[in-house]
Amino acid sequence: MALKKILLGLAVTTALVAPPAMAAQLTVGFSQIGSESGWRAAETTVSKSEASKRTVNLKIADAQQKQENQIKAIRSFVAQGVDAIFLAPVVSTGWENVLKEAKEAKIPVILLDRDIDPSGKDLYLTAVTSDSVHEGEVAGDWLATTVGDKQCNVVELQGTVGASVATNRKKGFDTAIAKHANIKLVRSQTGDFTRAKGKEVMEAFLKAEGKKINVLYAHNDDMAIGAIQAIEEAGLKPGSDILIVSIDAVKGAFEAMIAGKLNVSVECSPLLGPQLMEAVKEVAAGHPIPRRIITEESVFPKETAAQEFPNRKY
Ligand code: GYE
Repeated sequence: MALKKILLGLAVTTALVAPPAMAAQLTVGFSQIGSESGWRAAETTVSKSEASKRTVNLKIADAQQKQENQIKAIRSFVAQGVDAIFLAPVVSTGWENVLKEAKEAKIPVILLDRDIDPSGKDLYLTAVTSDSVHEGEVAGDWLATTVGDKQCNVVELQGTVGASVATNRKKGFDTAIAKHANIKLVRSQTGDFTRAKGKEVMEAFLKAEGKKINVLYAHNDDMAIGAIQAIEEAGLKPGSDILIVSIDAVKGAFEAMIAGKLNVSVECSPLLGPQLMEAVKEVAAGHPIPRRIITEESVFPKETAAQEFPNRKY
């Protein structure tokens, strides 16, 4: 039985209470942002494998980082009458119309890894995300503790413009360093969460500020890894001449930390697949689910990297 019918309040048929082997297959449309980072690749892989372990037919549409493609994908999922839609919203605004269409079609929408603006809060069922303001704060607090009273100039590589995680990671970091007059943010620009853009923007920062830069704060590891290349090409030592703080804790960051080129990575888990699939099953069974499902995370300074590396799953 289609999930949307259950949400309409129709009686739950035996198919839904039957043992797993006989359970109805659910079809879920997943509007994925793209493949801009190692983090996102891991999120896609895990969602696929968790879906295939269960009776969930997951249809993934890659939007190549464009909101217009995501809107098209959602419309196509609505037209196909899928049971639920997963949406990783590239930016936080501009979703009202298309999400109203999904709501009118009684198709539940589950947000993952990024948020939309509060005006759209009645248009989705739940959001499975990290606390990205907190991630920024953890990065800022780590920096404040590490540099003590030393004067330092920070450059920041922001995530995609308009993405909730970019806004929040900036906000959290700014709040944490505001209490420390010795820490000054001298430049801040988007690197779109990619290695290539991270490198390019870091080159521009180095050209403008040169050796005045003491710290790089990158909203994700991929941009930090791109920037590391730029720093080395400028004849400086990433990790010592310029301290680097980033977010995600993907394997590439651990390799950079083990090589002494990255100082700390704040974890943001992409392993959302199990929680997403459980949420879909709960909704299908007619159970209420929380409005927000927050993932738990840690922080990994480079001193812990070699020991932790073998345990990393992404
Ligand atoms: O940190 C970054 C990715 O939305 C939480 O998007 C996600 C972020 C993640 O491209 O690497």
